[in-house]
Amino acid sequence: MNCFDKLKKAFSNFSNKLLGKEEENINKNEETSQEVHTEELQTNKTTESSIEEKVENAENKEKITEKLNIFNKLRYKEIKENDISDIIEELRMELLESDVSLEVTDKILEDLKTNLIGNKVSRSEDLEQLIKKSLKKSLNEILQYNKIDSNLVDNIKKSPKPFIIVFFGVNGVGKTTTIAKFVYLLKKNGLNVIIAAADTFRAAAQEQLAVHAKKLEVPLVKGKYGGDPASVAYDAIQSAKSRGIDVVLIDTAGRMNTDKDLTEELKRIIRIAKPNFRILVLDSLAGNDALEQARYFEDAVGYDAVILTKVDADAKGGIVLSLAYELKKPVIYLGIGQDYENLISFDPSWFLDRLFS
Ligand SMILES: Nc1nc2c(ncn2[C@@H]2O[C@H](COP(=O)(O)OP(=O)(O)OP(=O)(O)O)[C@@H](O)[C@H]2O)c(=O)[nH]1
Ligand SMILES: [Mg+2]
Repeated sequence: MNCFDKLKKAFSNFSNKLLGKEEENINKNEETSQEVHTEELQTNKTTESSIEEKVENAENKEKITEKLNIFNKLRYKEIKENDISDIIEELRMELLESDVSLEVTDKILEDLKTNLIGNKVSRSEDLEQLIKKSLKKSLNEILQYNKIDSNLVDNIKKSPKPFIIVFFGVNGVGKTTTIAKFVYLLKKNGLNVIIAAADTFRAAAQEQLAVHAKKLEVPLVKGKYGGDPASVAYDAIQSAKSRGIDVVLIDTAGRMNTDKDLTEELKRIIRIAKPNFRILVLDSLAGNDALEQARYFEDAVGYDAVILTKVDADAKGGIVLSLAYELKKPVIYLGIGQDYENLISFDPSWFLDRLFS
């Protein structure tokens, strides 16, 4: 799993640059210039291209040496904004490329400036710790909403039955697959489940859920293709009540923000089902588009938490921070593959360990 690797690299690059940890490159650079020199001696002829290469190598070497000197320059003196501004700008680019939103990027960089500027360090370890401490503190603040309600399964166990959860999101983000994974998780926790196939819109949606329901050995309430999805949800809830089932999971059709009718329909499902919990499913590959989707669904119906899917296929991962900071909503689970067990709970301390280990 390569999830969050790009984010991790952005932070470690920042630290390495400030600490001048680029010895490998300088060695490589020296080797290359040595090769050029040897070749020159052998042929005893200086070609135009080898001169160009030499100049380029010399320039690179100068740049790298300058970078190596950054820490020496910073040492024993108060760190000034000027000392770190170039490296801060490089981090800005890397964070934006990792799908961290503008607002979150600004917060992280402002915090770094506040925590670094004016400090005096004598050992590189101290500077490294200072950077790590600042980044961890910023990310902890950004992710504070993830600490609320993060254990949904425990909440379900404590709540009156049936506990009703509705899943929604745009087309193809992984709603149906996530419901199947969630059934698997709830069953493992000793809870019994019924699924409402309230996607009566997309052809084959009901059959897709029926396959999962059969494999997972849970009851499924279906509706007619083109029928009223709210009544499918209602029937499943009635069935749960009469059979003493713990949890009702309602699958809904994918809808884009341009689908006014489908949005009205989702509002109706929610009005009738009165869910205890609303989950917005987002695809991490959508990057900053996922943030737009989240804003749309927040305005349209509101939601309690996010499940972020396809994280296994996304190395960036900055969207987790943007969702938490800008929408103040927790990401509670990550989808990390297509199998039932590929749903892991999202825990901020696990996330921070992954970024800074
Ligand atoms: N790699 C990966 N693939 C996933 C994950 N979650 C879902 N998928 C795949 O994404 C595709 C779409 O999944 P669905 O569950 O059908 O998505 P949906 O949101 O229900 O789609 P609609 O009902 O058409 O809106 C399928 O091929 C899934 O196997 C995940 O966490 N990782
Ligand atoms: Mg579906």
